[in-house]
Amino acid sequence: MSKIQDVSNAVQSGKSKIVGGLVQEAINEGLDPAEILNKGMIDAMSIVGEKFKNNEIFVPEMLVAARAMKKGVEVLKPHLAGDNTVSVGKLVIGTVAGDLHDIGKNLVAMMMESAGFEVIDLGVDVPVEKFVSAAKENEDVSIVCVSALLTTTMPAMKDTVKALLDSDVRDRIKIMVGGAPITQGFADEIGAEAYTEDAASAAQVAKSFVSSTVA
Ligand code: B1M
Repeated sequence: MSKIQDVSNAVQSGKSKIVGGLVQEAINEGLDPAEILNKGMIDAMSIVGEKFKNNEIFVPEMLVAARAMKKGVEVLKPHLAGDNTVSVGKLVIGTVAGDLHDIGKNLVAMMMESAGFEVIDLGVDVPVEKFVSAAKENEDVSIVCVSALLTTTMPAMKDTVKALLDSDVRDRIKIMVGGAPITQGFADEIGAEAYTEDAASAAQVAKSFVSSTVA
């Protein structure tokens, strides 16, 4: 547990240079990679978020914590990845317009790749039209994943989902949404096929979509 605490402390204080090494040490000690991710890094970001909300830290500190987490995830990635040698399908993912948060979206992309999906990552601050054109231009895309981390960008998620629902790719795609402020109720309201709370369950749901298509 103490090595995980070390990872958490390093992420919280934005120590990018040492996070990777600490994660590697935790792996060498035989700790569960999912626990290193959840307890060492995701929980650390929640603490960072709380401190920001309480005005104990500010945007630059959030940014360095995010950078540190990314370094840790890089080391963890091969240990979380499954057998992705066979493609089970192709999907598009992005964070909605106006929103620059990408750690959660990157984790979803990583879990999707681990589950065997080919991932077209549109990045952050993705305009509505870009989601639609990516789905149109890639005829084998069967899932579009939309992430939002701010309450102020939830309307952009609604617009994105609406544009996808109104487009001529609608019949061949499933729309998945997620991100801290998103709820099942909001997903239902905007017409998304699936909401999941975390990256691992997003990959499970995506797999269920492609296996139900094949069946
Ligand atoms: Co910002 N930020 N931020 N931030 N930030 C939050 C989100 C906030 C909750 C902090 C707080 O006040 N407590 C708050 C939002 C409040 C709200 O909207 N109600 C906030 C704010 C206010 C802001 C700014 C407005 C601050 C400012 O400028 N005054 C600004 C906005 C910039 C913009 O986007 N336009 C801003 C900026 C930033 C940074 C750039 C500094 C940095 C992001 C860097 C980056 O991503 N590259 C940052 C960070 C780091 C955070 C916190 C601290 C951490 C976010 C994170 O990476 N969490 C965050 C506080 C918090 O989350 N508690 C906060 C870890 C990550 C793994 O979790 O992304 O939730 P998350 O992903 C989860 C699930 O949500 C889910 O899976 C992941 C776990 O497995 N998931 C999906 C995500 N997408 C999914 C998609 C799916 C399914 C599941 O299917 C498609």
